[in-house]
Amino acid sequence: NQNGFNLKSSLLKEIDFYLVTDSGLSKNGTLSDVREAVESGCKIVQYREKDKSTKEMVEEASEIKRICSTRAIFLVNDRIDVALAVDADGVHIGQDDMPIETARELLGEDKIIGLSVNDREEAVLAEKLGADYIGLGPIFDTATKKDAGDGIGPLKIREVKDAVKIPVVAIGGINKENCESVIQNGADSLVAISAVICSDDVKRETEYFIDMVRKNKKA
Ligand code: TZP
Ligand code: MG
Repeated sequence: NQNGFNLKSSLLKEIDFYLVTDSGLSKNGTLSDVREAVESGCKIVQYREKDKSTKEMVEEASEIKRICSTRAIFLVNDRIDVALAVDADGVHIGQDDMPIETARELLGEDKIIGLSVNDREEAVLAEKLGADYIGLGPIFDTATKKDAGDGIGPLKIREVKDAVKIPVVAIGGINKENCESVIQNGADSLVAISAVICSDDVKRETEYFIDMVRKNKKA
């Protein structure tokens, strides 16, 4: 429905820094990472968990939903069932996950669906199939996702940004040193996983990225 769409697009426009969890990399634990990021102003959290049982995931997802509450959008990576079980705000899926049309049927029009894309062609198709935003990457080489492939480079962001209307979220190998180039080349927001959750101060790192994105969007 039209209202659902408008609500989603206005929420997604507010995003500067996007937190994705990773329990394998986290220094202080996923729940602590979510709490600190949301308290620092992060407006969107994706629960990305590859190693836990479904039961553990449902329990953890429901905790994360409670922490996000009205402060941050809460999405679940890959697992439509877990998202439905806890009534998350939506999902983030990849090219090899459930087809987006099927995910949309299961979740309904009001939920947010983000899709990972690697290039302009996938981005255009994602928008056509009803994705609410795209995750574009890996922008730089990264060790966090083993099968991510080589970094496409920040210049590709502009090419994709010019081809779609939905928000473009940059991901992969983004850190304090290279993050400005990502926003300057047109990304609406960015994900940094290891740069944030491997640090000893998730709050400080989150604030750094939020400030950096805001400054560079104005510029
Ligand atoms: N998808 C593409 S790259 C990536 C994912 C989940 C990992 C990003 O992690 P990092 O630590 O920010 O490079
Ligand atoms: Mg996936």
